[in-house]
Amino acid sequence: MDQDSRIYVAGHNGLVGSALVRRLQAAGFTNLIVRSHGDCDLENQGAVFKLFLEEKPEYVFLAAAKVGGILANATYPVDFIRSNLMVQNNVIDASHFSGVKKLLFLGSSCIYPKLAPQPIKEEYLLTGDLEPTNEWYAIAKIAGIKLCQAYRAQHGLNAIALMPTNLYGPGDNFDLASSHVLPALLRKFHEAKLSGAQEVVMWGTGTPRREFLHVDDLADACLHLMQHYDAPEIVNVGTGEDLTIRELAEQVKTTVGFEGRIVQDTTKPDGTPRKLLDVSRLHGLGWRHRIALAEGIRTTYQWFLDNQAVLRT
Ligand code: GFB
Repeated sequence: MDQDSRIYVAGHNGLVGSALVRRLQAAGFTNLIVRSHGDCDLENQGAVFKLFLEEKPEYVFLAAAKVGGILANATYPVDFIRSNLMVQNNVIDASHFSGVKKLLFLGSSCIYPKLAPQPIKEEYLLTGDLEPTNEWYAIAKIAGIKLCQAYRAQHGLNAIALMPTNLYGPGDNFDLASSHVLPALLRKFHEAKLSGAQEVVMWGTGTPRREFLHVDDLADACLHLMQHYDAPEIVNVGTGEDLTIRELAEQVKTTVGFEGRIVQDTTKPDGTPRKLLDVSRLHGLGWRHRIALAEGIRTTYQWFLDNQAVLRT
């Protein structure tokens, strides 16, 4: 990519898209194309093709997606499968028909089988049953990977697909009904500290293990692979380290400075027991994460405190 290449970031208001815009701007890319949902509904094929015809992007980061935590995934299955299929089909099709030079598609670590051997290698895709709480989202993302690979095989589209682990960071969703665990815990401990509550509720048993990657690290990995990776095989993007939800809750509690108890709500699902990514392919491509979890929790909490007015809650 040249500094003045036309680069479209689809989903630039989201957690990942906004991090991508920050990273690309910091690297000196001057010709970024973005559209808010009101200006271009990515579920509308006509609107997407019009955008591509008008703006003629050369590089596309497809970070637009319907995302959410374990409860939102299980509650809104239609939204998670249908919206993601429509958005990714439109953007990938338009990328092909308008002749983009390269497309980067983002999947998720939840595409892998629920009981995949750990750490999860890329080749474990489609070797077993999915985790039921997020199979709708996972099926859409798997279809996106396959569409990228199909366009490459049939039409030579240079499309690559990355599988990020659980993400967090500035711009995250802090709405307790739809968020992921890390922003939910930050908010719950913070509000409990302010109100003087004695306890904070942690969903599930606390025993599932999760891997967390700061979204600024993901954006850096996307830029690196956009510039240095051109192959059909998917690439995991994570830290290669995980911890239990209970351990995460203890870390967030300490960072926030809450002094009460953590109690379990086992009416809420645990989800998959573990999904630690094998990141050897990523390391072999010359990229490693930089932001340690403790530092990332601290800076995300600071961001949460500094941005109360614009929080998604
Ligand atoms: O982050 P999370 O919602 O998604 O939940 P997944 C991770 C774990 O944290 C689960 C527990 O075991 C939850 O029960 N947890 C504890 C909580 N307290 C809370 C809380 O207050 N809020 C939330 N949300 N969880 C998602 C998938 O799975 O991961 C998506 O549903 C996507 O499709 C995403 O792949 C990365 O890690 O279980």
